[in-house]
Amino acid sequence: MSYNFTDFLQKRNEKQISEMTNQEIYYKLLEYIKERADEKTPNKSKKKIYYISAEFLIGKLLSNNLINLGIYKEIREELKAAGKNLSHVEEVETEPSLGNGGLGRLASCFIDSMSTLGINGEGVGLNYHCGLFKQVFKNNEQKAEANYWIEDQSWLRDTNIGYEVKFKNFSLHSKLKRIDILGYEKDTKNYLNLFDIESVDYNLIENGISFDEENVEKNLTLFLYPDDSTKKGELLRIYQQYFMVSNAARLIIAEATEKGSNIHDLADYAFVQINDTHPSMVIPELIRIMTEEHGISFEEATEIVTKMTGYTNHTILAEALEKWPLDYLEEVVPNIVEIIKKLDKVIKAKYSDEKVQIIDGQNRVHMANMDIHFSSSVNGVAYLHTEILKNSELKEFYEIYPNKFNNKTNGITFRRWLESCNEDLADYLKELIGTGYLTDAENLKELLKYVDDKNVYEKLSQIKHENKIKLKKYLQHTQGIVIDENSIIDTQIKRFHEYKRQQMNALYVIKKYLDIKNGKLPERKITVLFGGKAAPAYIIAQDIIHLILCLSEIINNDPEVNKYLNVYLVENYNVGLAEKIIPATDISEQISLASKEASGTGNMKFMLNGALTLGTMDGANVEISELVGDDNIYIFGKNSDDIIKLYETSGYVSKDYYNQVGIKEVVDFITSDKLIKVGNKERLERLQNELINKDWFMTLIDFEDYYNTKERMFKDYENKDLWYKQVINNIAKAGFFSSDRTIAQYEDEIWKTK
Ligand code: GPW
Repeated sequence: MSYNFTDFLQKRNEKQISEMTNQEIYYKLLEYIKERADEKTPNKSKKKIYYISAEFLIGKLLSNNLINLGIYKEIREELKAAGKNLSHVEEVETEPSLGNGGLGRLASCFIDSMSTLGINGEGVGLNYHCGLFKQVFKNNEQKAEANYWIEDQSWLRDTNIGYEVKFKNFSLHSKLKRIDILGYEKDTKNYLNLFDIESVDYNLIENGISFDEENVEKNLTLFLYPDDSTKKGELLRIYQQYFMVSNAARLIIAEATEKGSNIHDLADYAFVQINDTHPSMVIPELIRIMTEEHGISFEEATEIVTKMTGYTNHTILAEALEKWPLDYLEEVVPNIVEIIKKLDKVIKAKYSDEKVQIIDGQNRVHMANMDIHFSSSVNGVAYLHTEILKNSELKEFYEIYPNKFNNKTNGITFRRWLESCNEDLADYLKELIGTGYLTDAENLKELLKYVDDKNVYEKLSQIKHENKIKLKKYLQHTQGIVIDENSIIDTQIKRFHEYKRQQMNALYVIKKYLDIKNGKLPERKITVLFGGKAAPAYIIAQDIIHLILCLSEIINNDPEVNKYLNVYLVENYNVGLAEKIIPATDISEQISLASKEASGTGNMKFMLNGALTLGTMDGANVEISELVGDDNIYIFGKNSDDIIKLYETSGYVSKDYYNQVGIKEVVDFITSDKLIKVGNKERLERLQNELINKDWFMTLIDFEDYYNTKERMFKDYENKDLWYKQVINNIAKAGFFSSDRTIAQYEDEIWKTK
């Protein structure tokens, strides 16, 4: 029987809602939702999916759970009747930061979709106590602070499940914590399984935590991917990865055994999706347990494990492909090394090509190579990305295993990225086309019947304007940033990385600033928003952040310029900020160097929320442009074939571009007196030098085309009919990018649980 929040409070003799603080309301809602979740039964099927991932960037869970329970509006009304505001209650929740960016957010969308589709599939990862660092800006630079997120009461549930994990020099007891993953209006649920160590030990101090850096037994789950630029950092990462997969393997075997598996048939009970190479050691770990503890031969164990695993690749960047030195693994998990060496032997006996070996000539273990040989599926995350894997990056493997390779274009959950973050748009869509799109996102296509309807243009532009005002209030209140709701909002939010080319956007800002100074004024004020963190060990990315912060200081304070141009880098960009920024954005910056962004998922969130894409033919932009057509997207720059050729022939010389008119003065501005005055000379000089003499990700090659295309976009924005016609086309075609579609494909083509 269904009971509302007020009933729940009454039954427990709690205070009335009107007498509670927002904080109290939040904690009571948390309990209420957990009780409602208890009514749901876990999904069941003989075979279960284990989506192992080092990252789950889940975001806040309150509003999403309310939506999935189908009670969001009801609760809001209950609170409103008591004089309370649900959105203020939502602010109380701290955001867990168990991920870096796209990869972790994808994993979170996927577990939402598995639950929504009623698939028996769960996430398995680690319960980092501090997760990713909190970004603060000081002196126009990024500083990293510890970000402790776990509170006494949280979405985590304790279990009495735990295992012993053996490392070379010690053993650790794990304990499993779980978070309910409720499907959209489903009677069933799944869990996100987060393993932790029992012995974790640290003290919270002002602005951070103190802990014993030398003692892995006490700090293994403290942070997400700490600095891995040092050997100590890399070793900790190996500890984390092995701890994660050893627990996962135990869980898999325990659950299968309970359902009647005799381990020889484990592949009928479990399928493991390996989310990039961070969980790759699950392969040798499963083989190890099967051979050492279940008397299964190495050959049979290898065959079983190969059948029950699939590997997803998320990048072609060579530096991101994990290669662990054998002696590091030896130092942490010697038992696994034995298995890896055996697997390597199998491959060396069969193939002479150096490129497909697991252990290379320098005794490094190529995790991806092990995955490809010893799993049954290898997938990329967007059409173009998979083609590049097959035809160049993993060509040698594709020749051996053509049938293993497949594409699964990424997707996003529309519950969070439309229903929850853009309620006004969602409500309006329901008015226009009904609720069908909620369960079948392709129904968004019905919007196309309004493609010439000026009333719809008007309403969509009103909603956008309202969202800009909401964002303005939020940023003003939380960061002291005051954006202009009448400006065009041009946004680039994502991790800082040279291949994503925030530096090209920064060069655009410089050029615009110089234009304005020279009397060439834009028709409408432009607000350029950036958001994102840079890895603490990634110097150039930090320099780019520094440049943008310096530019904001100069531009936003220059009365001659700030009427026409504002630039902000929001602090500590995270899922919650994305949910507020995306619905308010007009221009979605997806400007990676072609071939380098495996997919991108922000691009999908923006199009769904009525922004137009300014992008290169990279990642999922290619599919967006195919779906919406050339007239509804702003594509610029060199294509991936050209770029790949340039790399092969070392044909790019940045200085040639630098010396072109229109580029030199822009790049030179980086070290102008104006900037040096507000900035750090060393950082600015290093960045400028990088652009002129190296520019590994070819910023300058696309700059001119980027500038011109963006100018065209601003011009088109002034033609409201044209702009909103494009917006409708984008929203209508966004259905393909629902993660429900992606997960249905994983299920049909790889997992086959049903
Ligand atoms: F390097 N991605 C990410 F491939 O967010 F492992 N973190 C990562 O460590 C990696 C990839 C890895 C991203 C891709 O850059 C992005 O293009 C993609 O959309 C996303 O993963 C989800 O597939």
